[in-house]
Amino acid sequence: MSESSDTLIEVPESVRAESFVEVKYDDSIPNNVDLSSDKQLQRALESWHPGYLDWWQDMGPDGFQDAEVYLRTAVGVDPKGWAKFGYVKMPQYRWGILLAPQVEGRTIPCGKHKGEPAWQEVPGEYRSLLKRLIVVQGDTEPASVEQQRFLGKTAPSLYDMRNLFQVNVEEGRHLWAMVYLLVKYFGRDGREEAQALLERRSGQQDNPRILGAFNERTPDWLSFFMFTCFTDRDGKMQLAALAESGFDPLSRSCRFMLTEEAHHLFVGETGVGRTIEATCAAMNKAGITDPYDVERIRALGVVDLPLLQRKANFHMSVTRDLFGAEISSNAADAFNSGLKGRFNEAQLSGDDHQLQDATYAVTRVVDGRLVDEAVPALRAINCRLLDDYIADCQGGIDRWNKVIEKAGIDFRLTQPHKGFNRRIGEFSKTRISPTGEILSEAQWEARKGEWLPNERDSAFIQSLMKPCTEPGRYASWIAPPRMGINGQPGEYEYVKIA
Ligand code: BYC
Repeated sequence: MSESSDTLIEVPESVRAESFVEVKYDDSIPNNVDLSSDKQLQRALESWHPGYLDWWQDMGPDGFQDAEVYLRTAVGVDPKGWAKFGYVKMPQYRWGILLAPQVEGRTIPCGKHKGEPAWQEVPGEYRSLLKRLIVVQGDTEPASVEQQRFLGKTAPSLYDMRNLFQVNVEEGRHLWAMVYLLVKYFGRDGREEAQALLERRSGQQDNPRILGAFNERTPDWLSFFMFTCFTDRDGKMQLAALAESGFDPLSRSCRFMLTEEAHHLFVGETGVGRTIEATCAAMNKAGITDPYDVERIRALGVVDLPLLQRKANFHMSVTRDLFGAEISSNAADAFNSGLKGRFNEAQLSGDDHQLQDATYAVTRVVDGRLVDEAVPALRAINCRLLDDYIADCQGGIDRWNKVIEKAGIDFRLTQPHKGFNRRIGEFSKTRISPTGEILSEAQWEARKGEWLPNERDSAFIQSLMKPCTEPGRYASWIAPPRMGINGQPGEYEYVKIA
């Protein structure tokens, strides 16, 4: 699979960039927003820049700031030819501000202002809700870089190391995208929020990142691949919903971010897929047919499939919490005001995009049972996005199962029940098994090690995390990719370690 396999990630038609807009690289901050014509904004961003670089040095990839990395950099916003590739030291990456082109005559696609011209300035009555959405989106970007900062040291190949760093620099750019909006449109408190984005820290007790999953650790490469597959997919869904925003600058920012996001999902999905491939090949070579013959499989230096299922269970459930409570008045307000749509909003047919009288089926816990209840659709916006997300995840899981099936091994990876291991929303006070049974606390405690990574799993994964930095070589637990990045050969030196 080449990097062009990014296209296996569907980006909704309505949010794709349409035409090429040249990025100005002569400015100190690359941009396609004619930054030099707004001196005050330019100065504000230039004064934020050194703090960003300090943050990158402190919290970005540990130990690789001087390495030459074969990275792509955005040079335009045409989906067909938007990036160029070349060796870059990460602190010298040209982080910039890129908006997808303005769509002439665009209107607000949903809520009570549906059909009115999209806002080019912040609508005063929704200022604080809009700012909150931008801050939450912005906060996740540096958080993920912080979570992944030690992984370079245990990369299973130079190819994977390069992909990690590519994801990291682009998350940095996504932070820039949100900071641009805060600084340009929200005056002094926007600048303060931009500063606070550099100050919160993933996992830090007294100043943590805003959302739960972004304070979890990403301690190993399997976690990284699961994170980029499942948590970046939340990014895709949320960005797609924000790309439908009636606030046009947010919509245009998110539309371009989605172009970059596709590669992150590709890294995750193929990373897990290659792990499965290595496991199946090693099992077949050793004549092991039982996927639960764990000790023998682990002795081959590969990851057993039941452990991959537990890892996936953890990442899926923690990521589902990122959609917020299934029934949420915040989400109703965001939709009703036209600030955030549903997935693919402008393309959805079959309702009025206002949802005043519509209902949506939400699974709830009622008297100790799981019941589907018709809830006012406006209040169930988060639930609907979560359901769309779960459906979107299934494509990747099906592709993994094809690898297992092709190898002739009797095992299937599945998605756990929506209520499994949740801390936010309808199921947060109920213990639910992956197959959807309601459990007592004692039953949960007795069995959770079967469903979520346990201490032995973590110790085993850590034992596999040995760096493999010879060009063209891969750690035992992961198969090489089918094709290199940008058509480069497998043995290409993707990172020149200083
Ligand atoms: N952890 O009504 P509720 C990405 C808070 S990922 C902690 O349930 P609402 C990426 C919530 O903030 C995508 N707190 O939910 C991926 C609220 O607090 P306030 C990121 C949580 O507001 C990989 C209160 O609980 N983008 O891009 O409808 C790498 C009640 O909230 C959590 C976005 O999320 C949680 N899990 O929805 C890099 C889009 N959940 O405000 C990047 C923007 C809820 O009352 N954000 N709370 O103090 C949003 O649309 C919404 O803020 C949320 C929450 C969907 C997150």
